[in-house]
Amino acid sequence: MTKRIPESELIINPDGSIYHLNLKPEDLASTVIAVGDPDRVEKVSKYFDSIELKVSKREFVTHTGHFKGKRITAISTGMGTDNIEIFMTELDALVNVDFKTRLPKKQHTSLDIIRVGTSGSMQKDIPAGSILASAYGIGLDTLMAFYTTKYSELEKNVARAVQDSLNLPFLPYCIEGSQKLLDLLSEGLIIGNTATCPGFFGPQGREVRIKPAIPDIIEKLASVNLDKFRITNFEMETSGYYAMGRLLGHEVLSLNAIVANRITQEFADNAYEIVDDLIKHTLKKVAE
Ligand code: R1P
Ligand code: URA
Repeated sequence: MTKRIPESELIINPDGSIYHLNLKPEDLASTVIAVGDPDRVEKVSKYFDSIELKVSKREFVTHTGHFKGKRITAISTGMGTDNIEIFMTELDALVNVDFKTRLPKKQHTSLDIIRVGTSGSMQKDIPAGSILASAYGIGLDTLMAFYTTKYSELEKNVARAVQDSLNLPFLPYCIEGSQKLLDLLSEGLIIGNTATCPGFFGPQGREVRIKPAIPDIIEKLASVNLDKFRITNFEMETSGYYAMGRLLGHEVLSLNAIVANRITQEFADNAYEIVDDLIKHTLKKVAE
């Protein structure tokens, strides 16, 4: 028998909205465009033909509307896989838990969730200005020490190779994104494998005033080469999306506007334009 989910475990606000996202089940479209920066939500929804709802709480800003007849929710998550764990769990609860009975619904609903984010390249041949779809996410964070899932042989091998290469005291994780969304959205894009870091500076090998513990992390990650699997870029959420997507049964794809190249040390002076191109590409493809 399925268990009722207690009030302390799944918090529903007095108005019937979910605790952090502040959304009610009817507020969410089945296609979700997720961005890190709350100001980027408006940069997506300005292309909608109509907006039916605007809600915000903390870093979670949501606009739901229609683009070329397709209902879409644009929502911000803030930075980091800890936010993504909350975001994905609450998004899932909105469609897969009955808020009245507090029981999981018998019929599972799968969402299409597309991350539209920025990222830094660790490969010389992927310059700033590129747009990259992540086939796999490699989590250098510890989120998956708290959940269990099944990994493919390739995913296990990549995780072990990254642990050995960086001499990490914990096992990273590697998870594949949605093949269905990769097929739908990756036309004209570079396909890569994305390292997700628990920070922007030291964990991505940046030195401002403090030397990182792994100063050559870029070279080490960029040279992990397993049967043609190469790691291409750095950001802070993809692995969390892919892990929670697998655990909860949703299609998830991370798309990256490459704004920096860490080898050539360039930062795109037109970062906003690259992100705008990515937003337009994503909307066009999901509405096709
Ligand atoms: C760091 O500047 C932030 O940018 C990237 C990283 O993943 C991190 O969240 O993504 P967003 O531009 O989507 O926030
Ligand atoms: N976001 C990141 O996390 N790293 C970069 O280098 C650029 C964007």
